[in-house]
Formats: sequence, C-alpha cells, structure tokens
Amino acid sequence: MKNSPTLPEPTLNYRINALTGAATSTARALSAPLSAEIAAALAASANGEIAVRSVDLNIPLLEKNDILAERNRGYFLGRGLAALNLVSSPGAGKTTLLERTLDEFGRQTKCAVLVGDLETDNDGRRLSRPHAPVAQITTGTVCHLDAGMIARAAQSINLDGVRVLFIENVGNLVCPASFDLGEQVRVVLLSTTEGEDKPLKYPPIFKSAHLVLLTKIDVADVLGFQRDLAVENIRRIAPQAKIIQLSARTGEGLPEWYSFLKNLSDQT
Ligand SMILES: Nc1nc2c(ncn2[C@@H]2O[C@H](COP(=O)(O)OP(=O)(O)OP(=O)(O)O)[C@@H](O)[C@H]2O)c(=O)[nH]1
Ligand SMILES: [Mg+2]
Repeated sequence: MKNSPTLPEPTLNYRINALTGAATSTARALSAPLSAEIAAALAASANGEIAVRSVDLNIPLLEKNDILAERNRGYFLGRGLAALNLVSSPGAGKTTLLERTLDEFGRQTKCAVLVGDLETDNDGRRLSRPHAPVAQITTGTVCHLDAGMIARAAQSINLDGVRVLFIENVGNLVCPASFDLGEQVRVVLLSTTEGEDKPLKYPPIFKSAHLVLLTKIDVADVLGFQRDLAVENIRRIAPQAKIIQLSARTGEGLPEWYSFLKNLSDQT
C-alpha cells in the first residue's frame, strides 16, 4: 500500500488507491457516523483499509422492467390493442405526427395515447381529443419511460373500444432503447433536421426498431438532407425495419403510415 501511487487529495481525509480502487480512511476522518456494516469491515481490516466495489444495478432493474413489460404485452394483446412505442430525439416530430394521426386515422379506428416528458403536460394537451383518451406521464429526471409507468398510466384511462395505443416516449435517442414497454411495435423517428448519420452514431435504438419513420421530408431539400443516404444508413443498421418517409405537415407518406396502422390493428 505504501509504495502504491495515490491520487492527490490534499483536502480530504481519505485516499483512493489508483491501482486497486481501495479507499483508506479512519472513523475520525468521516463527516457522518459509519454504518454498522462499514464499521465492522473497517475494524476487521488490518490497517483501516476498505475496498470500494461497484455494483451493476442495471441488471436487476432491467430484469424487473422486462417482467412488467411482458405483463403489459399480455394485457394489451388480451384487449385486442396494438401498442406502438414511438422513440426519437427531442423534436423529431412525434407529437405532430400523432396529432394528425388522431385527427385522420383516429376518426375510423379508436386510438389512445400515453405520452412521456420530463416536465410539462404540453404534449398531453396538444394531443387531447374528445374521441381519444390521453394520459401524460411526467418523469422528472428520468430520461425514458419504463414498463411500470406504462402499466400505471394505462390503468388511468378508459381503454374500452381502443384498437391502437400510441406511446410517445421521452425525446431521447439513447435511454429508451433499453426499456421494453410491452409494445408490439417499436417505431423510431429520424427527422431530416438531425442529419443522415444518426443511425450509425446511435445504433441500439435503430437495431430495435420494427419501423423507422423518416420525418419532415418537406424540408429535406432546403436542408440539403440526402434522403437516399439516410435510407442506406438505416438499412445498414436496421435491415429488419420497414421504412416510411413522411411529412406530418404536407401529408406526404401518411397514407402508407395509416395503412401500416390499419394492418397492425386488423391483425391484433
Ligand atoms: N417542416 C416540418 N416540421 C415539422 C414536422 N413535424 C413536426 N415539425 C415541427 O418540429 C417541431 C417539433 O415537433 P414535435 O411534434 O413537438 O416533436 P416531438 O418529437 O414530439 O418533440 P418532443 O416531445 O419534445 O421530443 C415543431 O416545431 C413542429 O412544428 C414536419 O413534418 N415538417
Ligand atoms: Mg412530443
């Protein structure tokens, strides 16, 4: 221990061994009382040295999520509901697409929406329609929805007669990839304002997609966005995914989106 290099921590009363990660400390150096467990570990050690260990909390958390997600899936399928999880970076056009989808497709086929954001119920209010139940989930600091949140939110609305349940995830191209919500179809949106390279830079979310929507194609030309290159990049990372190019503003590509939804709800 004596000859091992240590990180310079002159103002602190403990040292971390740079090679082993062990923290060296004494009871008097600590600002808070020791827990019984740590006090016992310190007492048992030869020179007041305890090891710092990291515990990977991700594994049990994800296992718990997966169990709840399977429960959601069974619940949705049991009700004859097709559930879609819409994920994208912030501002890719999820809410705008859903607004128009509720106004058009939603007139023939009853839809509902669960929408997640860190703060505000703005999207929930934008999506509110007399013919479509909507629940807003605010996650605080959490960067994704999880299966438990979906289970609770689904209980809060009346799903009678609903055939298609849209889940608008928190805008984030990374975290939602790891969290199965019990959806039948994962839809990843990539907008022309983000650049053609995003599938290459954020592969996990694209690899998990059943459907990729290339959105805001009305402004592709003015942005110099190369649609062919974007499609090629999506195909490289997500060969399994169907691709639809659309604009929620002009309506281009929406008939293909609606026919995808219709087939899905007919088969569910
Ligand atoms: N030109 C164009 N703009 C669009 C289109 N769809 C959405 N937008 C604009 O893009 C911006 C973001 O749209 P939203 O629908 O709020 O995006 P979002 O993915 O729901 O955003 P978050 O919920 O914050 O992640 C808004 O200013 C929309 O008007 C489109 O098809 N074409
Ligand atoms: Mg939104």
